[in-house]
Amino acid sequence: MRVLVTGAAGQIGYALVPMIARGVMLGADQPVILHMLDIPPAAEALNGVVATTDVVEACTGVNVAVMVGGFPRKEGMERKDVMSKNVSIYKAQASALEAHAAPNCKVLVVANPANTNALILKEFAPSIPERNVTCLTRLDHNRALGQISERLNVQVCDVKNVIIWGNHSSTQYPDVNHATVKTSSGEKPVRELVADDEWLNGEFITTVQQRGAAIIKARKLSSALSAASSACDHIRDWVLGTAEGTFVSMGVYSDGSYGVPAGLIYSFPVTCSGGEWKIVQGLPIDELSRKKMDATAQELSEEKALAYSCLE
Ligand code: NAX
Repeated sequence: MRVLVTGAAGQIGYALVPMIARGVMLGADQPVILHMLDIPPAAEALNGVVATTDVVEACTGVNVAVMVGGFPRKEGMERKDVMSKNVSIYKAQASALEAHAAPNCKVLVVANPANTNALILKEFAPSIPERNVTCLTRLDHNRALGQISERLNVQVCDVKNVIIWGNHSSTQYPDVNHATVKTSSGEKPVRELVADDEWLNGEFITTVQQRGAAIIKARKLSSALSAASSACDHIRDWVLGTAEGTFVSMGVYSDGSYGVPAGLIYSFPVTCSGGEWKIVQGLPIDELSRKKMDATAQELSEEKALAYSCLE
């Protein structure tokens, strides 16, 4: 399989590329050919990882595209300026993927604003099926699992089915209403074991929402290893499938499920099998969840409008 990583000379790229080469993303027995793209100012750093600054060369024949490259928000920049830079990057790279990627190429957008970059990519690559364009919210999902495991002093692999709804931003809604923990007497709901709704409805949510900012504060750099590892989790589960009874969070093109407006890239609970994701249906949604799911959808609608205004 050919795997494209854009932004390959950056922090996440540096951590991600060796993981893919080691089989963490697609399995130990899957041979991979890595395509690494960055921009000319990064060419010198790129020499350290071997790659290209030619978009067409990078996109040709790829089966998986992990889009980490983008324009970061710099001090003093307005949201609209950052959006406009990323819209033009994602519009151009959408066309390159559409023209040169392998049929059925799976796309994961990591670069922020991840959901909206993915939406622009989808809009400008109409021949790539919409189900093939996704964005990363698995890092937030993994952070939510981590918070619960720490609180209950259990292994993180024993916690499952948390959900990240919506935008990969501070309006995301980390939801534990359907999450469970494996115990010696079977699977138990997280709400029952934690038995502290105030924490679950308050600090737990804000900690997950703000974790990215907390890391920047501590490291003076944003998350890199955890983001790379989550990108591998996302693609691995998508390609190789999720375990029976387990769902994960992925930013996917909304079909209107759970009253989320169609036409947004919104993070939903999904299961994967045979290389396809499916939104988990029929989960009961309480009033608090509804409000939070709508608020993050509202933010995404606003981002979409802003992105489109940059195209005019
Ligand atoms: P870096 O600035 O270290 O790396 C970005 C790389 O992208 C740079 O080497 C840059 O030259 C390259 N680049 C810029 N424009 C490009 C283009 N048009 N084509 C190809 N490459 C291009 O950032 P890093 O820390 O690696 O983060 C990358 C992106 O991930 C950022 O947008 C960041 O906000 C986003 N994140 C998203 C996360 C998520 O969960 N969805 C979490 C981690 C991270 O914050």
